[in-house]
Amino acid sequence: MKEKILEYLFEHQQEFTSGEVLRKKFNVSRTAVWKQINALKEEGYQIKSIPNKGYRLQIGEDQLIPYVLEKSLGERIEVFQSIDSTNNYLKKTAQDFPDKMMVLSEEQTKGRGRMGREWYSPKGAGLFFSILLKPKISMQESFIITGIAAAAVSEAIVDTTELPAKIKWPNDIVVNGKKVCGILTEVSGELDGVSYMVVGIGINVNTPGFSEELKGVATSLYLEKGEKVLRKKLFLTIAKKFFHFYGDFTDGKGVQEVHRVLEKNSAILGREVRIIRGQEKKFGKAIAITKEGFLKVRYSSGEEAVLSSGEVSVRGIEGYM
Ligand code: BT5
Repeated sequence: MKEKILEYLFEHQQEFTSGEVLRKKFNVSRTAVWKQINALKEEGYQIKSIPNKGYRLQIGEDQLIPYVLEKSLGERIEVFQSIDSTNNYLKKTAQDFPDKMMVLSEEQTKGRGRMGREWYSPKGAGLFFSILLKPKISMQESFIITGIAAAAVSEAIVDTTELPAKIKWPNDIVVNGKKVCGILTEVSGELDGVSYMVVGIGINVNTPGFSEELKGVATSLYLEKGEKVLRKKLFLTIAKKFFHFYGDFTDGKGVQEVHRVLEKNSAILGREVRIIRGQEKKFGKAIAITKEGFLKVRYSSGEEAVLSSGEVSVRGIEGYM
């Protein structure tokens, strides 16, 4: 009922809708209507109510509304005003939700990076979301999902902002040498295959600035472009691309398109890179991305190796990138 009222108010945003109209339309009491309106307000919707006139939904230009996003994508979506981490939420509820369920939050109080690192997720300025996936694949095959996400995000940033978004293998998107997006893919499964995966994507969209600590490595689309970027448009573009690539992969059509984007948008292919493995540091050249999404390098010794993300982190020789 709450969703139906929201939908009605959304379709009639230009005018006030009286409680009586809603009561009749949904065949409930005035009190029930009032309760649902209050519940929507608690969820963060701005609903103006004027006695004798009724209710009017006021939507900010860049507000993320589950109903609107769901309608556009055809997948289930939840939006939180605040949460510890969207990845944590989907990991806790994975059994209850379907493949391709998405959750976004306006802020994260404990946003996570890889290996226990933190992800700065301030309110309203970014896109912080996770996608639950339940593909029938082996653990070995699951690696390409991070590649699918990186390809979708980099292409969507280029399409919506025209900024040169590059992929720093395996999970960073950089613009002009600084990080605008990080991806955290978490897999749960056994030897016989994946039971579910959570792909978390954090993007600095309109972030106005960063702490001293992050300034040197982080930037936002706003800072690079000099104007605000609509989060809703960017989110929908990413999600559509992601599900297109994911659909091809799970339908057995392969990942040629993803592979092409991973190589085309790579920030490191053909460059000298430093590979850090535990305490060990090695220099080499990034020479290819494999069909599985792994990185192929040629070390200074001439020896070649195929790397998966768990083992290494790759840095440009000068500074971050
Ligand atoms: C990542 O880790 O880049 C993965 C980030 C994933 C965040 C998303 S948001 C939605 C979902 N829910 C979560 O809780 N997480 C996911 P990693 O490669 O480990 O990079 C982390 C490092 O990036 C930190 O140690 C900082 O140096 C830097 N960093 C932290 N916050 C940043 C930000 N907002 N922008 C750019 N760099 C940042």
